[in-house]
Amino acid sequence: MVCNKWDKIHIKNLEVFGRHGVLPEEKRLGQKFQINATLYLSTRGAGLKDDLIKTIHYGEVSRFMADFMVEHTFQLIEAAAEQMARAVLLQFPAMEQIRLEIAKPWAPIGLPLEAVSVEIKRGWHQAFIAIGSNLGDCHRLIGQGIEALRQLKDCKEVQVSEIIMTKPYGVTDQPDFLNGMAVLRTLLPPLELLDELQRIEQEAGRERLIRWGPRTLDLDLIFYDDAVIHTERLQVPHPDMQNRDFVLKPLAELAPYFFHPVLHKTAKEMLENLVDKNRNGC
Ligand code: A4P
Ligand code: MG
Repeated sequence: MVCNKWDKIHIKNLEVFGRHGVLPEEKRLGQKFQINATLYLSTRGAGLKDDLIKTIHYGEVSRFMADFMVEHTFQLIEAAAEQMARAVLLQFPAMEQIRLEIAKPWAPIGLPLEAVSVEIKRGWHQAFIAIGSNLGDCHRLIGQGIEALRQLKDCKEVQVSEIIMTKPYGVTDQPDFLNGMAVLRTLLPPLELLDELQRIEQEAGRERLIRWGPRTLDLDLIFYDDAVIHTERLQVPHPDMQNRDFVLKPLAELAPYFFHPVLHKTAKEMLENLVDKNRNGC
């Protein structure tokens, strides 16, 4: 999915009443809040056909946000913004991203100010997740892992490649693997997604004994959009993926033209290069 960077719908200064704040009076009496939102989507279809069905109804979004502010109570406008952005993105699937600002014009700080506000931008991301298992009932564990991916909070549109049997790579003195690839759309940032993947691995009885050793379930984050991440806990794109046919085959099945943001090659090209390399024995 290519995010459309150009088309936006702006909702400006929507006034709503809410009971958010740290002080007890703020929760008891309530106060005025102002919402500014930019909705990112493609308006091309609606523009060409002049058809409301092909866009997002800004009236419905405004009503949804106003109701959300009335139906919930938060201490912080940071929390109101975070939870509302999530709820709006889940409610209106055509929305790719939202920039959301919540302002509190009557913030009780004992000083004159026009307003205090929090602004955030949130949206859908595409993640590719390599799946592997070579310990225990691998078919069942892979099935359980895929089901857990489908149940992941704030994720949708999970697609899974064919599951293939592969020879062990790295430490070769271990059973054959079952491998596959999943692609999904997620609202979770990369480290929160990694937390979820590691939780699913734990639930499948994963024990970290030997690096590259046998495992009940392994879920590696291969790509997260075109992000390049180098931290101790997470490296994306996965640094060794281009050398692993058990990653590239299922990846090329799902997304042959997905472009590696550092190596500047498509999945299909990386797989062809690896097949050539293995054929020439280098
Ligand atoms: N970590 C860093 N980047 C990532 C990422 N992109 N995705 C960190 C997931 N985790 C990432 O991983 C060790 C640490 O890597 C994590 O704590 C995380 O913070 P791990 O899963 O605990 O350990 P591991 O899997 O033993 O090590 P590693 O290096 O991840 O091994 P791989 O790369 O998973 O390789 N042969 C076949 N045929 N099929 C296989 O599936 N798998 C491996 C394991 C070896 N040979 C194989 C297969
Ligand atoms: Mg791993």
